[in-house]
Amino acid sequence: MVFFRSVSLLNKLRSRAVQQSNLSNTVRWYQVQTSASDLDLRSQLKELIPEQQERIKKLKAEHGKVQLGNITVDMVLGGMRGMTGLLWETSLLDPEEGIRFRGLSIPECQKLLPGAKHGGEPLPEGLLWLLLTGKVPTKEQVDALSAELRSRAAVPDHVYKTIDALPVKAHPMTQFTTGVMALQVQSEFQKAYEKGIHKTKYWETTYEDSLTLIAQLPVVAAYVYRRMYKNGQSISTDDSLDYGANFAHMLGYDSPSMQELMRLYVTIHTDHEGGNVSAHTGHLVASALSDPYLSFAAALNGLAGPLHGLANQEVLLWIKSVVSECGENVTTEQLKDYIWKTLNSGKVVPGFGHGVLRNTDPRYMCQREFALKHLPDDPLFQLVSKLFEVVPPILTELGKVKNPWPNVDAHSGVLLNHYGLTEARYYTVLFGVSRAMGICSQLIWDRALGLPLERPKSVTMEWLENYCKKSS
Ligand code: NMX
Ligand code: MLT
Repeated sequence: MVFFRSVSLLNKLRSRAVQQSNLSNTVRWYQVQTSASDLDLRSQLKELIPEQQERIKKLKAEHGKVQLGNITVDMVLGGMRGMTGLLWETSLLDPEEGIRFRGLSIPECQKLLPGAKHGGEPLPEGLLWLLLTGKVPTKEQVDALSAELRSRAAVPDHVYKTIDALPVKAHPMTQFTTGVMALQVQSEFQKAYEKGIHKTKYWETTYEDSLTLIAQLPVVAAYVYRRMYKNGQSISTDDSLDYGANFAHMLGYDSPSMQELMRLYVTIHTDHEGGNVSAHTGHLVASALSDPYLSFAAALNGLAGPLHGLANQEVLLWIKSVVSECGENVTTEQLKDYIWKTLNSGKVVPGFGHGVLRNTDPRYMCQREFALKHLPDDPLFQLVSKLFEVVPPILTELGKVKNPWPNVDAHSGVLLNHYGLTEARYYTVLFGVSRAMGICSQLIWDRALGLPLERPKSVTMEWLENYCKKSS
């Protein structure tokens, strides 16, 4: 017993808190792992779980009755906007500043997380480590996780056959989600549950399923892409490459710039706190003890909606429709007319607005910086820059749009298009591959913390009318 306590103490000492100044002009604390001796993510988690279990127990016992706000009729009728109702450990969204992954902003992640080269974009595996543990990993730990993901990447043959049963022109998200459902037959959680595993062990097989799912998603996604757009000529994984570069490689893109783009792309799309449609759906479905494959497939179906992840497809198609109607050198006046035409025909301007953000999305800004560095003269990037100036005043003029600024989807398509990945209908699949890291990380913690079945109360309009009459 004494021995185990000392081991745990030593491990704690190995990860130290570091004060980093001059990050976004703030001073904040973050945890780094200073020793490379423990390269195993699962054992890191095993060590962290008991203290987090204690923490949630204490929070419940000491503050369970503290009120977090009032629920108004507007909130019930307005898609629960502004209603705090979910626990989500891996990231937190500030309406003005944007997302922080375990406390770190995107520029901070770009500085602190290991890259493939010095000063390069972060490796998504590093962000996965951060999401799961709350600690910035060493390069050795990231490399070990890359290797572990590669070792789990072999997709069973029946998955390809299942996808092949769909028409080749079926939407890529339909093919991708079908592939994820076919992967589900591997679920270790489901097998363990059928055998009657104790609930304290749920997180372990959830971890196994999650890592395997994350490892296999790029392979399934690339298969769908090559099936649809490259005559079915799929490309095998390259075991010398990291997660993002390997994904780009399997899609058929090997340039160093595209590898960097894919690392950045996968990193920034992973997580956006818990209330967005895909994360919330995954969390809800998982709360019924559905395994990670089932939960993530459900999340993908939410991501496939045009107000959520499908917006990245819609943006590039919309930009291309501007170009086909007005040409690449569209004037500001022509652009304004086109935007009004879109709005007057009862459609949204894709890529602008947000349910929580009230400022330009930092995920948009880091993609803009990438474009300024790598493709400043790209005509579609220049059009995106023009939209950044022209759209917000028009949306503001509408008088009802709460956030006129661009979101993540306003930018991603032109970057991919620049490197030859021009098939806009495919773009949401890329978003989906990344989002698995956020959803699965939280799902492992859901199991570790023993979070319960999610089941909010609903009411009818009649109930609301009567309630309001009584309280007025
Ligand atoms: N273009 C036109 N109208 C808009 C836009 C926009 N970009 N954004 C909001 N509105 C409208 C919205 O449709 C609503 O109109 P109505 O009252 O007639 O129904 C009104 O403004 C108020 O909506 P908000 O409260 O500002 O936004 P809400 O939280 O309801 O919705 C979005 C957020 C993201 C769904 C909305 O801004 C939108 O439809 N944007 C375009 C689609 C998009 O880019 N989605 C991607 C979001 C990011 N992601 O990856 O998920
Ligand atoms: C996301 O990344 O999930 C989107 O920005 C939508 C959201 O946060 O509601």
